[in-house]
Amino acid sequence: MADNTASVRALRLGVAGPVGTGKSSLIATICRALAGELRLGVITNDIYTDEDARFLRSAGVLEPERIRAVETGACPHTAIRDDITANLLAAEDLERDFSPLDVVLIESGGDNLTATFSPALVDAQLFVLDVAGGGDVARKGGPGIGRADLLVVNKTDLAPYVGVDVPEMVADALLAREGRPVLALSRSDADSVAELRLWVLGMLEAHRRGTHVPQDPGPMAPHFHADEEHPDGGYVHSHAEDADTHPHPHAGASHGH
Ligand SMILES: Nc1nc2c(ncn2[C@@H]2O[C@H](COP(=O)(O)OP(=O)(O)OP(=O)(O)O)[C@@H](O)[C@H]2O)c(=O)[nH]1
Ligand SMILES: [Mg+2]
Repeated sequence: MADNTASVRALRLGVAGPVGTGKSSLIATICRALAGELRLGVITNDIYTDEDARFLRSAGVLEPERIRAVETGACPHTAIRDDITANLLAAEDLERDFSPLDVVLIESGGDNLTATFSPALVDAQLFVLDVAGGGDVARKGGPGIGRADLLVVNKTDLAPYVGVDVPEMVADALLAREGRPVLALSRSDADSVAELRLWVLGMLEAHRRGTHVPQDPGPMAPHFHADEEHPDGGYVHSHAEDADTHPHPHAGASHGH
């Protein structure tokens, strides 16, 4: 097949998962492993801050200008799932400013277990769990755990301290995912970082060849949003496919999960 690396836009790779499981650190690890051979850009999503972008800039793994923050200002998963405009604009800006880019990594806002990216925003997505969240969490399933392109079980170096059996957690995850790939990762385990690097390169190759079809892991489960102005102190909403059926609160409302 002809080399069409110049004609295919950058691979957009989403990184989602619960708060603190190591999404930003994983992006820093990917940048460290691949910045020498690929042209990379990063977009972070936070509700009210640009903390993740600042962390990644200070990690010194990419030129600071290649790392952009989207402040979602509301439900953080809306910005990666329903109204993806801000993220699409940020990706297009990065791709134009540093043309050509090979990969744009997009970190979702830290969340509960339910966030997934729209396939209209990313070509492929990783879902990140960590061993500190408990060995059972992979069994609990959910769209990201079940159907993201890669599930990462992160911080395996901590497993002895939190009493988690990593092979068992990986086996549970493989079952929940019907064989889709699972990677046990620690940033301090070079072999696991090498596997992550190969997975990204493989996905980039498939994207360029047109053999990878972006998958929708499915809408997130209904979840609770705290809202001081709501008579019940909040409301449950879902991200069903029909945008008319799930009104979103005005910007500025407080949120909790
Ligand atoms: N032991 C260990 N700690 C890790 C590893 N990866 C990340 N951490 C630590 O886990 C904590 C959270 O990491 P982040 O990368 O900020 O996690 P995050 O998912 O981006 O967090 P939010 O964006 O706030 O949701 C930090 O203290 C990291 O240093 C790892 O492989 N091993
Ligand atoms: Mg982060």
